[in-house]
Amino acid sequence: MLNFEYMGKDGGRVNPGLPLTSANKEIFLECDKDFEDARIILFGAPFDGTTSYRPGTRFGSSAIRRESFGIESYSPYLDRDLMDALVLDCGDLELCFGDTEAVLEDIDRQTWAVLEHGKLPFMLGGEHLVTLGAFRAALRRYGDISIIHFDAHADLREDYLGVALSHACVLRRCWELVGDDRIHQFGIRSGDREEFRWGRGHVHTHRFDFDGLEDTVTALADRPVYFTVDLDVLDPSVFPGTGTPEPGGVSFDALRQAVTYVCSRANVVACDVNELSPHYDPSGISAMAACKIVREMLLALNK
Ligand SMILES: [Mn+2]
Repeated sequence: MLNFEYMGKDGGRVNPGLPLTSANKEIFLECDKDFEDARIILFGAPFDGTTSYRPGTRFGSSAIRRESFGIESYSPYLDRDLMDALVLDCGDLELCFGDTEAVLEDIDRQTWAVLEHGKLPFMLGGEHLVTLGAFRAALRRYGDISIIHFDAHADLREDYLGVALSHACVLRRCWELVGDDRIHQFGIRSGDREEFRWGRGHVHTHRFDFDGLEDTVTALADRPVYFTVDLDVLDPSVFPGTGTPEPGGVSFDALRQAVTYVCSRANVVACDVNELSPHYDPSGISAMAACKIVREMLLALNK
């Protein structure tokens, strides 16, 4: 577990007093502000222990950090620059593979600590199950919280091959904590028949694209929102670097506009970006797409 309270004294990069943090650790581009000043705390949850098909998302957060130096810190879309954004990247959590519940507890504790300091936790996965750990903390902090969920997959299974704690079930686990009408899904184009049937009575599933997003954000008004972005909502032609690619997804620019809208207009109190599995895309374009989405989200959130 990273102890970020002591980080940022030297621009966030050097932290010789902590056993789990190396002095030369990479950070997301320009996200090296002092802890005291930072409004957004970025951290990685490099876990892929329940991945149902192709593993590798444990390498997602480090790839996003490393490749972030290949994009500009300035966004021409928003006319804002990460150099001015109050963000500190605390690095990756050290998570124990083999004990999923212990991993979720570690993520929960980290997220809770960030929230307790009045800051916004921004988690980089990892597989999608990591959302459950962060959401548990956000729910304790904000009882009346809703979820906006971008994904190719509904993730509403009761269990996957008998296992409840699977990335294929993560939104169902979240639903068990908040109940009906609190989960708003967009871009969904995959799931079994039972997931879609069950979902109709319990969550709001917007299939294939972002139609209805403005109405959802408007209806949520100032209520707290947990925003989770599974990058496989993108079409695999622009984002092949993922464990369960699903053809027929949204374009990069559609996702960019949608995340910007949510981060600008909704009361996002915690968020995550997950499911980059960089080794399935030797071209590196998937990692770059992830970096650019993270940059746009950080800049839109830093209002
Ligand atoms: Mn997915």
